Amino acid sequence: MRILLARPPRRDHRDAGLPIPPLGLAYLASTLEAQGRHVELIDAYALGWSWSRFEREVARRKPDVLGMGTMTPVADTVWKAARRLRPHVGTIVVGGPHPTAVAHEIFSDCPQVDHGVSGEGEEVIGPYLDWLAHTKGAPPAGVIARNHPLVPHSPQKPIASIPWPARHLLPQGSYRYLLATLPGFATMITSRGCPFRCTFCDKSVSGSRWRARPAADVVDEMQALAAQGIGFINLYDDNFTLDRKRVAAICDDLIKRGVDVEWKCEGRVDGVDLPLLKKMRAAGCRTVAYGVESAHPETLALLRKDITVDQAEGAFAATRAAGLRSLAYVILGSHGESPEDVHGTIRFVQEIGADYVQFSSLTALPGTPLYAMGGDTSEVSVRSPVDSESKRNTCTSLSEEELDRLMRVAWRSFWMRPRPLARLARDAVASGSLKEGWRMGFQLARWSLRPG
Ligand code: B12
Ligand code: SF4
Repeated sequence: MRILLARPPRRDHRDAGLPIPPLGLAYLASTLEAQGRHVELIDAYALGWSWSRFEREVARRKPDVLGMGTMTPVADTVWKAARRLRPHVGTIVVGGPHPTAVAHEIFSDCPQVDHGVSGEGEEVIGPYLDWLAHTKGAPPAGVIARNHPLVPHSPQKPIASIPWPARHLLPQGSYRYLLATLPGFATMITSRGCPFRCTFCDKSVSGSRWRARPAADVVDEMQALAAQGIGFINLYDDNFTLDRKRVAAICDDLIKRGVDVEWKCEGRVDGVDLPLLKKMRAAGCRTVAYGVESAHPETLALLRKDITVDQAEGAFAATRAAGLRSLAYVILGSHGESPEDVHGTIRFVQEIGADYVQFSSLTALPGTPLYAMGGDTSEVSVRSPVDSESKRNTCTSLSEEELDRLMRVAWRSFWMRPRPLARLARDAVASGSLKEGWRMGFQLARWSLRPG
């Protein structure tokens, strides 16, 4: 059976998204290889292929099974791929956050899709392919099939037993990250799941049970990546700092082994302290990203973020004191916020000394508690400049024009300052991401400097 896993090309030339490795597909590929199956992986997005080149390459391979993964806001590109590739492939199966969140809706979204996989795919893909070979009876747990109810599958094995991602199938040299401090970029996941309950977050793939890999296994993978010439690793765990003892053990081991690699991780403002941050700095960490979300306690409560404004201030001060850079994720214009409130949050991220900021609006994506509460009824739809210019429904009490204006004010008032710009330019040079930085910077500047 010829299996091809693929990420489609960019939607169009306006898509300035960064080429980040599709780790989910690489994990599936390593699992399939470990089962002795032959699998190919095409990342047309990172390779910068056109849609016709993508179609030609897939047609040439004529896979029996084509697998693609997708998030909700970019699902249209996967549906487009399914329509174009239908004549050249046997079965089309899709997985990832969107199919997990909407299950059988994928068939009305895109009739060309044959099956979906819900949740983490490693333990489902093998039984699915075996079922496909015989197509007898009900599909295995975790498989979304027409005319069959979905039987959910929860992972049984410890995540440390999953083979490392099959990065040898990825165009490793094509990946870039703007905040990387060294050339050679890779991503890793050292834990899955998150016990918190933020209303805007889709945890449907990995759920609320936090499962972590042992420190030594994490450091083995980081060391192996460093030996392959990777200079910077982005740890994309939802909540890397949840178990501080494990973080400390990872750092101690990195220092003991002298692993020469720099890294960034995602943490919560209530999950760090100065001694831990100093240890992280000594172990090669350069940046910690935190969900600050808002400077307003009412909004934090609405988002069920379970943090305080003081904790955000404290975490950013400690991060700076440890010699680390900070990235703040911020949500502007949530329900009940006035333009003055939004301005307050914009000022707050500058006051706490965030080095980088990413502003978003509140979106009720399928799979989030907000969506389950009926939160996507808003008529307001704003553009997210970092998400390929696509428009999306937003939960807000502000008008579309007002929110759009405030978002543009936020981006330009933070980024159009000499220090952040200079830092970003230095990172882009250091990480070899000048082309990507220019492309994204141009899109952002064009959008945020628009009059009005
Ligand atoms: C890294 C990351 C990114 C990277 C890109 C990653 C990539 N190239 O795949 C960047 C930073 C670019 C990114 C961007 C966005 N992201 Co993002 N991202 C993540 C993050 C933090 C980790 C993803 C990851 O590597 N997970 C680890 C792997 C192992 O899991 P996985 O990818 O889900 O894959 C598993 C299963 O889903 C399944 N599977 C996946 N694909 C397939 C395919 C087949 C055939 C099968 C059978 C199974 C299968 O099996 C895999 C192995 O278990 C997740 C949060 C999370 N914890 O997953 C959010 C997350 C996926 N992102 C999210 C969102 C919303 C976005 C944005 C839309 C945000 C925005 N700007 O508004 C953009 C989209 C940009 C774009 N143009 O694509 C949401 C998606 C929610 C949804 N319902 O769609 C998530 C879940 C965050 C959240 N908690 O809400 N993201
Ligand atoms: S936003 Fe972060 S802390 Fe909140 S539920 Fe999602 S992963 Fe957990």
